[in-house]
Amino acid sequence: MDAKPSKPVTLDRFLVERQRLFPAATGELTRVITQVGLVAKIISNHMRRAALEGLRGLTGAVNVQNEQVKKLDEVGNSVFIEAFEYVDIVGALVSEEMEEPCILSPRESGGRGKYVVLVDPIDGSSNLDVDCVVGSIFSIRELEGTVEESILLEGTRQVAAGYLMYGPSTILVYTAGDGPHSFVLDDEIGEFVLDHETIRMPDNGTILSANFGNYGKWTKPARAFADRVMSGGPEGYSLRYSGALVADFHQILHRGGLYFYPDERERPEGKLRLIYECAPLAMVAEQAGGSATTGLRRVMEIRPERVHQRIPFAIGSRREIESYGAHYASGEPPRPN
Ligand code: AFP
Repeated sequence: MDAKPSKPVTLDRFLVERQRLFPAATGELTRVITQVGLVAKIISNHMRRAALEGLRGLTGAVNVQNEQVKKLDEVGNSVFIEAFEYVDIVGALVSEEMEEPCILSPRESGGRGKYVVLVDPIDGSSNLDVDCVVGSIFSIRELEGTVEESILLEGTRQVAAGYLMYGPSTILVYTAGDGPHSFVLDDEIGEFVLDHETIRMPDNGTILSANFGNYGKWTKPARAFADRVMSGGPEGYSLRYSGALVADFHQILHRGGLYFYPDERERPEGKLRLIYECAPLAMVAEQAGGSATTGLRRVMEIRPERVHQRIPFAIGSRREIESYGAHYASGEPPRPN
């Protein structure tokens, strides 16, 4: 059971103490995760003040995903760039909002860029103008060779990953291969403090999260799985779909269950982006004892072909993922129990 700390432990202290467990640690990864904490504080402040500062609505621009850019998408993206542009150990930033990586401290010109940070600055943008929960997703990889060579590698090559959630409280969840751990922002001291250490996802659960409005577009295996779980079996699923993957995943991380955004007949690649949405959350899920699949493949083993590549995606408790995968592997298997 994930441990609740007896006295407030700040993110900074937790990272430094954790670092001592890894003799080879240089403190550089700690520095990068600390900057992610700074990003969370700044974005959550913008979220709270969006209506007051005219930050709702569209910019009028369209991004590389062919989506209309929200003002807070742009703000979120700039906050990530500003947080890392002066941290010379980060060589580049890749973002859902930018066609090309933003080169920050290139080695070619003497930069010490050791890492590349990959982000979905605002996950759940469609929730922004109606003040529903949104998040940010991040992944940290070592810069080995060119930026492109470093990011088009399997999810197993991530050195750390996690997400930020801007809801009733502001939450930061990360894993650096020893987690995941969650922190809540204490506005009184302006610091993240430890909330749950070494979170374990239940092996099965009752949260079911998918956009059932797309049911008719889904391919047969996804519809077969949905038919099976919706036919009122012993699992007794509860449908929870917020429009923000981060919020739905956070619930499943603690309560168990399954989120899926499957392949559709007209969109076999699905909607969600591999390297800055799916792979980071897959790392968090696996660290917590859960799993993530396309239906046919373990997400962490997929080698990306393009920066903004999409994949069919399912993430959650081990038992639910096994059942979901079995519908893809061979049609109608027994229920998860
Ligand atoms: P946006 O960030 O573009 O709103 O997309 C959010 C998301 O990637 C994921 O967070 C949601 O679960 C999913 O897409 C919502 O997609 P639908 O609106 O098609 O259900």
